[in-house]
Amino acid sequence: MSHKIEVTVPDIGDFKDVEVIDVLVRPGDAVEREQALLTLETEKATMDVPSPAAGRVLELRVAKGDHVSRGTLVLVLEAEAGAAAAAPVAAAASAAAPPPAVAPVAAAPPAPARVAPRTEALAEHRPPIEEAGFSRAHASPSVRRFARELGVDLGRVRGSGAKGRITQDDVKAFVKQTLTAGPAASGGTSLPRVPEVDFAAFGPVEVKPLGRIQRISGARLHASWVNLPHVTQFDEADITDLEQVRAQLKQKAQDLGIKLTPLAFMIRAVARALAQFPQFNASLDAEGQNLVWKRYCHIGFAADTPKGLVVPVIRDADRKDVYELARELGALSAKARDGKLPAAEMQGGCFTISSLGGIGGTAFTPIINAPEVAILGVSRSQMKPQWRDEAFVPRLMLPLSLSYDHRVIDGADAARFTTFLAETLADPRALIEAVP
Ligand code: CAO
Repeated sequence: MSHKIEVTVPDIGDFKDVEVIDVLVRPGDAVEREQALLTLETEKATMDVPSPAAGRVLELRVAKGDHVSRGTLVLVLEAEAGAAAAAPVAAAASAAAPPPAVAPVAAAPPAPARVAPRTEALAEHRPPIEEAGFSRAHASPSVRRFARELGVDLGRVRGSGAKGRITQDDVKAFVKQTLTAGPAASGGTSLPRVPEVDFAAFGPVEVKPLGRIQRISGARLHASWVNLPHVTQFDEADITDLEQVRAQLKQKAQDLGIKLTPLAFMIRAVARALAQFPQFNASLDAEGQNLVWKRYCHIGFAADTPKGLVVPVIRDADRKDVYELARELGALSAKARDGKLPAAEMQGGCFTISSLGGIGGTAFTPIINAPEVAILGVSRSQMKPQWRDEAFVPRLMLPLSLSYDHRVIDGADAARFTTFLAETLADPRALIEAVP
């Protein structure tokens, strides 16, 4: 005889109010024991809630986006007759047969130091794992672990299971195909590997999984670093007059509830430079054969948050004055710091500014936020002697570091861009006037 089981969230450690990022089954679906039913995501790990028995899904009690804790009822299952049920409804509270614990995915141990020789051959010509795609892939924790061990990017594997779920056999087939096809299958990418070190052999260590934002931005930064030929052009802008003007306007802005920081002026100046040099407001298409020229000007800025680096985007920056830009900067940075920035407010950027000026430093080489083609790094301004009219005079100089994709931008254009930017910042009149 079949019987009903109320499936609840098992022990998930200290986590509470964890987000359901995926519901993998629908009412009526047949499921196997241990098959993943939902995927939960904490700051530290993604984990699947497995089915305690084989059977059929009767009712779903949660949806994607809901928050759950240990014991939350997630689904009602009609267990198969004779199935090794973990906890029938009547005995749900019984401690005799607790449902299986969830298996953390992101917190899984790192790949073993040694792998089989055939796998070594795969490693030679496999592209790096794209973490965002990997965590989105439909696969159980054990399949994820298996893929990690082999260095297989689950985002590239086609699933043959229900609703495209990836099985262990799919991973094996992918490995086989890659080994047979050789480097061409992975786009010819062949990166030497960083040596693996047993850190614990040299002293005490603590292992903590990367945060979600770090995992996502790390993969994107890596992709940009290995795919785009970066060159960085350095320059300095004389912002002595600009800082005087800003000091005069600061109070007026404060009365409006706005913090008028140097970054607002830089965004205005960059918007003008992008209008003058539209190739900096372009992107290569996926095949790298065409340049897409954008007729809009959305500018992103890197914001440092407790959970990692995010890039909020100011829309139509070319149509906003410095007050409006400063207001949006403040609002978006506050949302970013509170972890409340919706994905839509991080999308559509044409060019990024990374300002470390409030912190320090003289120059750096920012990584382009691909598929954008350039990024401006800004360091801390300093009083420096400048040769003017036969004498040295003290001027406030702002260091600029422009990294650009050399497939799209020539060095001469980059030098013209930073020269224009420095001239624009040196003469603040145009930056404070109202936008036509
Ligand atoms: N030189 C000297 N001082 C500067 C400066 C510069 N280039 N830029 C800003 N400052 C000053 C500001 O004037 C402000 O001082 P006051 O309060 O006395 O006016 C102070 O530094 C702090 O500024 P802020 O950080 O509040 O404001 P901001 O607009 O400059 O920056 C934001 C906002 C979100 C960009 C910043 O908070 C931040 O997160 N920066 C880090 C970005 C980052 O991590 N980049 C690296 C990414 S990896 O490539």
